[in-house]
Amino acid sequence: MKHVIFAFALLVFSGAHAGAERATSVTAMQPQIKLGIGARPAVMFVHVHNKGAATRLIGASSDAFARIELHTHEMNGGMMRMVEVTDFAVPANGKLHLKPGGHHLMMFGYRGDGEQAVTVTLTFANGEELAVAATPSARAKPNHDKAHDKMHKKMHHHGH
Ligand SMILES: [Cu+2]
Repeated sequence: MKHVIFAFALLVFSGAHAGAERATSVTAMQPQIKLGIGARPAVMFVHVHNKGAATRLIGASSDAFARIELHTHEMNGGMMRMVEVTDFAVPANGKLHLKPGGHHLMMFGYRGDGEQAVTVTLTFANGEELAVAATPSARAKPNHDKAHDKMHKKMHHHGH
């Protein structure tokens, strides 16, 4: 709790100093959008880098999708399953990684043609908005994809 209050104090303080010119503290790297097979939703991964105070990713929207949800994975009775959440924490001077097997954006109602880049706007609790462009890629066979995601998870575990 102490940390949260401190972060708010910082925001107010820097806001008073910055005046009209508002610095953006979040940037996006390595955006990836994978389309779902048939009517299945698409998924988006991205690395968000934050040079400012702690904040939260609170939403995402795009003209190319009817609806975007924030999802994460959780263990439930030994089974990994997806759950929708309201936000993702973005640490101060840190990173938020949306990645296979972890936090991700689930995108419903794709309206594009599968070739043109789409822009997704990420909204943060500190008022910043980040437009991220990525060219969607078609999903390979689902089995391949599952194995691929598992491999990534293993790699991440080894990294810790
Ligand atoms: Cu999901």
